Amino acid sequence: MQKKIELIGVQMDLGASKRGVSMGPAAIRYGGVCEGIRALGYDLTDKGDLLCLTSGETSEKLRNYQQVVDINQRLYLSTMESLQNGALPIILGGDHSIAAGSISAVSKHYKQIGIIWIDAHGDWNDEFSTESGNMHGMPFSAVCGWGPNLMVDFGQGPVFVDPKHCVQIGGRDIDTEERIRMKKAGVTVFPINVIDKLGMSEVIEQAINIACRDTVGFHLSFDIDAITPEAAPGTGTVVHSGLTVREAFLAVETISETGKMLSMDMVEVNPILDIRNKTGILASELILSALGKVVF
Ligand code: 4U7
Ligand code: MN
Ligand code: MN
Ligand code: MN
Repeated sequence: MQKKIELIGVQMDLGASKRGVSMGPAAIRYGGVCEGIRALGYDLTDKGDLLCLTSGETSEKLRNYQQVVDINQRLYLSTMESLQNGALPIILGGDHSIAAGSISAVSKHYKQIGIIWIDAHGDWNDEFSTESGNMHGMPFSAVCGWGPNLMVDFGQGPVFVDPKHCVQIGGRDIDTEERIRMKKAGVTVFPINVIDKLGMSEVIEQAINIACRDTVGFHLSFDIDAITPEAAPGTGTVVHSGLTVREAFLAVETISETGKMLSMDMVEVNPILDIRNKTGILASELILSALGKVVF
């Protein structure tokens, strides 16, 4: 039987300070992701997009929290439904705050999962450590049970991911407090300078081992700002000197070979800031490679 994939778009940008990543799902679809997934032989259902509330409560340390929580709760339900259908969910963002809802569902469903988080940032802030109040800087911490709890507790009884099964790859802009929290929790970090030294081939192998040891498999959360801005200009929080395009492809190609990827988010694609959908196309191609598209 064909392996099932369900695509969920999330038109959300209120977790970030710049507007426009809400149009990310359209940009990635225009990049050819649906046609590509079907060409790989999967049985694909595109579930369309979730839309966020037009207004809601906010606070200085948790900006737009009501809209962030609401969309995460609905994304949790949609992701859970896909998993119960026996499908592999692919979530198109949207800002990275939506990883709170997707991962909460995957972790609740499988109980023991790892996380591979590819990003220029740690996304390990909570409402006390944050310097910006932007909730796209908090989801990785939240799904590990380090707060903010409102992002992941929808009354379902959250299953948190153990940080010892979690890996951050490509970090190069991690806040001081955030770094202390990641170290305390025991997340393994392969920052950009370690990738320079060891090479992506070695780094992704070690990452996969950590995320697979004593787990059912892992969730891949891919923030397109992990890639260097010359290659991925269409994103809101660019950080210079990032992953090369080939390093990023090597990572997802190796992930695909494991057969252990349970679910995936592709987030932070901002078409307003992009050049002729270059970043949307790249995001689409990275998803396809994570699903087994081979070079030769
Ligand atoms: B993204 C930041 F202060 N750490 O908390 C923050 F540098 O999902 C950035 O990875 C967060 O793009 C970036 O606002 C979140 C900042
Ligand atoms: Mn991120
Ligand atoms: Mn980022
Ligand atoms: Mn970003």
